[in-house]
Amino acid sequence: MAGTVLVELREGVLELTLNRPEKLNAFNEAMHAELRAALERAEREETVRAVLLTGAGRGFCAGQDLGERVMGEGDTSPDLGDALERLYNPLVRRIRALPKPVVCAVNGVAAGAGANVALACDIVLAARSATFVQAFTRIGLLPDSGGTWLLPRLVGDARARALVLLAEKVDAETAAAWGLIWKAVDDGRLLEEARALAAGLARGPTRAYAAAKRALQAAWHNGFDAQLDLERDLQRELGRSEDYREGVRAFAEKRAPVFRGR
Ligand code: LHQ
Repeated sequence: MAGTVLVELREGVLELTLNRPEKLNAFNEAMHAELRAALERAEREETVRAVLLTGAGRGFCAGQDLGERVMGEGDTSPDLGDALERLYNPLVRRIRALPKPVVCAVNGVAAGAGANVALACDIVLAARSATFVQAFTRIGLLPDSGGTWLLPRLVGDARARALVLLAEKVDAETAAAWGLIWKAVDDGRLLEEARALAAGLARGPTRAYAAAKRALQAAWHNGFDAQLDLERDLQRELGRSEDYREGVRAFAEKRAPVFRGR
């Protein structure tokens, strides 16, 4: 049986394809487990130097599979907090904390937690026909998987509030114009562009990317002085890396650097 997440290592990029196309790649427990295992592998294996996340079929991800025991048994209310604690929160934490770049290629609709998992990635490309929808309030919920934290930071409070309260679809061009994502690309070129971008990152200075991700994440809660201190500490470490030495040497020799991620 094909997995709910297809995993392929190519050119240093661990390509993860959400694979429940008949459900627009909605999350069930199996998909969470397979995605977790793949991200753990990405973190562990030195040959993996970037991750590319995309979806099979016409959708990227429709969020939680609403058919999967999310109403509770019989008359009992479900504990949605438990699903977040066990599945969604660890997933978005893992993506944000992964010490390697995570590129997301949003190939179609990204709804609910599916949208917020995409937005948690480092660089988000979307097919021009793709849409983003904070579908939560349509079913009486609030955005989760980090949505209420990320949205105002990405697009500002006014747009975040409208996205959340109106739960309307936003097309990829608008998402890019608002700064919700990096860019919209022609449908037929999405995977090609995302692969080229991720492969380029996989050839890059992996430790510098990890440090940059860490500093950018910390910047949301640090004051200016604490952030300067953090930059100092991280730069000190990078100054001892092989990639820094190679970068400076290549610059002096007027050639392209060959980074090994060390
Ligand atoms: C689906 C789904 C889906 C199952 C489409 N489940 N089948 C966390 C913690 C615990 C619990 C609660 O939630 C969360 C976080 C969340 O993610 S809550 C938000 C959950 N997601 C949604 O509310 C989105 C529901 N889906 C939609 O609104 C639409 O399907 C979108 C806007 C994504 C796409 O619309 P269309 O392009 O018109 O496609 P469609 O609605 O016809 O869907 C195609 C098929 O996929 C259809 O099945 P069928 O057998 O009729 O062809 C849908 O039932 C199925 N599907 N989303 N989340």
